[in-house]
Amino acid sequence: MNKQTFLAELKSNLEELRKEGVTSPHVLHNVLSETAMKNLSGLWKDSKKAHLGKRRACYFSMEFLIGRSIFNNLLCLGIYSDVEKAFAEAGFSLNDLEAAEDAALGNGGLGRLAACFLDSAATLNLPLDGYGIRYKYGLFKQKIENGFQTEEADNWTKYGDAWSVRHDEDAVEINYSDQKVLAVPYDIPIIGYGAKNIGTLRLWQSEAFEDFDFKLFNDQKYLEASREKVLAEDISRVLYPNDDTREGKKLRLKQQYFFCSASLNDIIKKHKKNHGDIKTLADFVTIQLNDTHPVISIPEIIRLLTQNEGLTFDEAFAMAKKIFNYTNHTIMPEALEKWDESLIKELLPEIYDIIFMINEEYLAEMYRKDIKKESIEVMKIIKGGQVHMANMATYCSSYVNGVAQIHTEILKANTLHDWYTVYPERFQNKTNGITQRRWLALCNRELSALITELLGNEDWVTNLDELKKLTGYADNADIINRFLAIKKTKKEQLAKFILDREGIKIDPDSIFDIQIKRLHEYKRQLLNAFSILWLYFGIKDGSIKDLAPVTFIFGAKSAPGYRRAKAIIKFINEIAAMIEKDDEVNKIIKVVFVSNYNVSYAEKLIAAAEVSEQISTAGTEASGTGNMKLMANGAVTLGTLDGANIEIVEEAGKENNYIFGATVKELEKIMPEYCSRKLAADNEKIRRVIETLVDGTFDDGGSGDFRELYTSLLDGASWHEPDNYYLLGDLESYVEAKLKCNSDYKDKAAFGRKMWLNMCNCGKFSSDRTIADYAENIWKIK
Ligand code: 26W
Repeated sequence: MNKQTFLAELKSNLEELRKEGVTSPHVLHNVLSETAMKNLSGLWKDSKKAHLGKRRACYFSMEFLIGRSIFNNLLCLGIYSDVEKAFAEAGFSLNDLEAAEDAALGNGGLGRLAACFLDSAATLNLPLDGYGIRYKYGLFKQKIENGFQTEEADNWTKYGDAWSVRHDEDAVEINYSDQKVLAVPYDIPIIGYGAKNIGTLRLWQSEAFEDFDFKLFNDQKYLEASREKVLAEDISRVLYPNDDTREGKKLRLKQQYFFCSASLNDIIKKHKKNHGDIKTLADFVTIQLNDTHPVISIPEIIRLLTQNEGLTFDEAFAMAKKIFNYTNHTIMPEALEKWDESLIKELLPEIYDIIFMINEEYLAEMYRKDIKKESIEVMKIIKGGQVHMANMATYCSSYVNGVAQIHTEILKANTLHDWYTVYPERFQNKTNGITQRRWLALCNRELSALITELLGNEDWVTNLDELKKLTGYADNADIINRFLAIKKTKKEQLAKFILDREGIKIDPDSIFDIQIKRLHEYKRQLLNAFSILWLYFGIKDGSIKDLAPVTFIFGAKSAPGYRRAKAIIKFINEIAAMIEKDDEVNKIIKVVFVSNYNVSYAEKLIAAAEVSEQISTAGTEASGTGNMKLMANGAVTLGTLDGANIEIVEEAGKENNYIFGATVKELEKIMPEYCSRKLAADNEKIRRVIETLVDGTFDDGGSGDFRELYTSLLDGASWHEPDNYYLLGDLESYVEAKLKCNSDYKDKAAFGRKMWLNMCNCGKFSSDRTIADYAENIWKIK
């Protein structure tokens, strides 16, 4: 892209708008984006051609949590400051473009990881392209009303979608037993840093073949006339807002098949055009399955290769096994996808037949290998009237990976143990990462400037290990003071934002202790809430003195139908209100639950954080990626030895973080005997905090939800043991770690040193490292 041409064009466009008196940030956003799109189209075309000309990888994902594109794209194009200046000169402010909507086409970690991966591959100049769904509505917008979460539709393209290009020429017909729709692709450019390569995210939108039935309309059957259109568009209408619970819904299966079939048709068509022979497909294409959601691709590619390309089943099946790889993102049993046989048979009869054949192949192979009967049963693809997607994925993939060391070990030892015994060579670990472009360079430009100044160049933006070279400054008072001053600036910016957005005033001189992630029992926001109550009662009864003022900030969305998660949001807000009213405590502790936590909010929270709460029960969080973003911005981790936390403290030192709680190994011993009731009976402080759920301290609006939480901790429920996430067991050691952290904070230099060393040692957690590893050891792309 020619910077001069672009800037000249932009300036003249802005001048035009100025003359017309335009002030709408959406108009400004669209004009800037369109000007950029026009100027990068040449490079994009070249990159697309280059990707198709060689072996390439395709990332299949139901979710891409992109967030806001504009600022990141300006950064990667190397025109951020120039555009900022051009805006100012024309009398506009670039910051106003924060009004642009986030593309929230994902729920949480899995979707955001997909977005970080595309960014890294583009920057590393690797041929990787994403395939997914262009949901009309992304993840719901959250409001907090009277302390409760409410949801609203997220119409993210309301003001247009300047970063997408529709490609009608590549539309694909998708067939279900009861319906036929058109999949129309919209391409989003993924701009590599320095703009030498542009990857493509291709998102499919579902449309009717014919918009409108004129015959019915003429017969005055108006609603009927639009029926087909509505039903077709339903398929890509909305992202399922469930994170970690599966929903056996027909529409979700339709969505999965929709984008898998469209993407595979597209890939085969492009392959034939560029390389002629279908038999070389596996030499040129490798596909990464992001969890089990796109696993229906496996029978679908076999169907396409046998029905349309004349391959035998054996040939097609062998090809599929070469092409696909599977990443597992969770060991929560309720998240492992299974589909009712009857549903697949009804909706996709041909696909069902192929799955049946795969299952037969599997059985024959296991008998040949003399695998024992119980194992064969465990790994079966079809059993108990259901199709087990993780089993199909593992059986039909070249490689299977977990997303952090401990997670991969758990897969091998438990979740996929039988598979590991049969195919040990298939298993790899790929510890997650995050892109430092968005999560440091962009969200913390002040800290970035300091880093670049000290290193003398900005190589770290594409090689995060460079930060290690700054370790020596840990004992340099001047540098640590500048670092802390930047943190203070980011805290002030966040405080202002929270005041504007939530109407809540927070003190930038207090500790910013932040827990941001989806709301889930295993992530234990409730444990954090209990610890705050523990501090509160400690201050009241005089047993806790001299606490450094601290602001606890939560950001989280709950699945709309997840009763306990919603109750926890209300509980946190009740605690916030109680403390706010208490003049003895409200100078020391403040609790804020921010509304509508999303990627753009995360960028602000992460840059301002000092304490990163990563407190999942050991063995439950596959990796976590927020933990990495917070580390890169200098927050210390207050966490358990779970997921990537383990690798974080390996890199940054246990002494620079606050680790507490039972380990996976310890829990294996503890849990079978664990009695939360006895613990509560024996420990007065634990009892004191959990009793607030039922003793009338707080109001759950008469729903009984707080009592239900209480019961889940002490009595369990039909589907789980009491306190199955060990909140009460870890509570005391958690509070101890929190208090230690609080008291350490008072020594500004010593605490600043810990924070600095976390930042210096975050290099491993760049998604550039992760992607280089996938490219070399799984995809074999260059
Ligand atoms: C079928 C419903 C459903 C939807 C989403 C089931 C499971 C999911 C995801 C697998 C949940 C998820 O986002 N997992 C997260 O993936 C991140 C990226 O690897 C990890 O860092 C998180 O630890 C993991 O919870």
